[in-house]
Amino acid sequence: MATAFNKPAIINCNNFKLVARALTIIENDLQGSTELLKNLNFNTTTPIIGITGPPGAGKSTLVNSLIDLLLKDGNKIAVLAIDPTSPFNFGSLLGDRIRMASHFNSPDVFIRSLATRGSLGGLSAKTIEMTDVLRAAGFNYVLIETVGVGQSEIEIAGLADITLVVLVPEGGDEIQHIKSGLMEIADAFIINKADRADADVFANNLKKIIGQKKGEQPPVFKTIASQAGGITEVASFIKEAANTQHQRRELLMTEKAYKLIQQKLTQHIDKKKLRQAIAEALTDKKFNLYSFVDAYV
Ligand SMILES: Nc1nc2c(ncn2[C@@H]2O[C@H](COP(=O)(O)OP(=O)(O)OP(=O)(O)O)[C@@H](O)[C@H]2O)c(=O)[nH]1
Ligand SMILES: [Mg+2]
Repeated sequence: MATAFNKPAIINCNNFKLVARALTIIENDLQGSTELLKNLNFNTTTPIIGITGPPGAGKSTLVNSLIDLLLKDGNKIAVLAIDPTSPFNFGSLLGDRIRMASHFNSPDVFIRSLATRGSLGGLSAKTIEMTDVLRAAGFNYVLIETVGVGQSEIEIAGLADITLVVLVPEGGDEIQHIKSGLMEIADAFIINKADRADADVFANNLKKIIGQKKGEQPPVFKTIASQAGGITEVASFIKEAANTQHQRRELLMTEKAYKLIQQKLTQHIDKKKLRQAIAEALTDKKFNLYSFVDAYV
């Protein structure tokens, strides 16, 4: 029963079943979800770590190796793997499961996959809330993996305290095509598959580009995630960055508040009905979109 969650202390990282149920209530907007969120206990300093990058860059493999290391310090870790494919295509979801399989039965690692339900590239509508449930549950780290397509990598930066951008070495010139937004959101770049021949050239080119950037320049790490190579350095970076994360808190909270307000303001709008209304309005040859929209705001 949803009401069982009204006592905030219940959602605790020592009880995975309840954490999972709380997430389901939030994800599906079931009864009790608003109460649950309002009662969350945020008296934790859990860092939220976003891991983004192109499909197949090795994000899940990296997460897997990072978990291996973080577990050694006795941490409890939650992973939210956000999958942009349609709910009817489980290929990638299964892939993530296999990649992180060694942790699936660990009592210290909670893993949840989340489909984006069509908003291609964007984060799922409830990602902010689900992340906050995990934060409030008292995990030591919350890792969120998203495929960097469309807007999702920019969105992840509005959600995570630390954003890691995973890239793979490509031919020397291609680095020029690095998406412009990435430079702003990356707290660190990780060049994975550093076992590839071009890795050093790629890393140096990336460092040159970063060198032209004003302000704080994100570090570049080279990893071979499939062999746990270079992961210690990444883990150290995360631990250190987690201690200074609070400088960005105001900015992040503003982003989150803006998103939640935006969602609440548009939740009464049913797209099907909107389309019907548009269809009717269009029968008038003088239809004006801007006047039409006034009726909704
Ligand atoms: N050569 C090499 N292969 C790697 C490395 N890291 C991961 N891989 C392989 O790359 C493939 C993709 O790895 P994943 O971890 O699934 O990549 P991903 O970024 O999570 O992929 P999506 O979630 O589908 O976007 C797998 O076959 C891995 O074994 C690496 O450092 N070197
Ligand atoms: Mg993956």
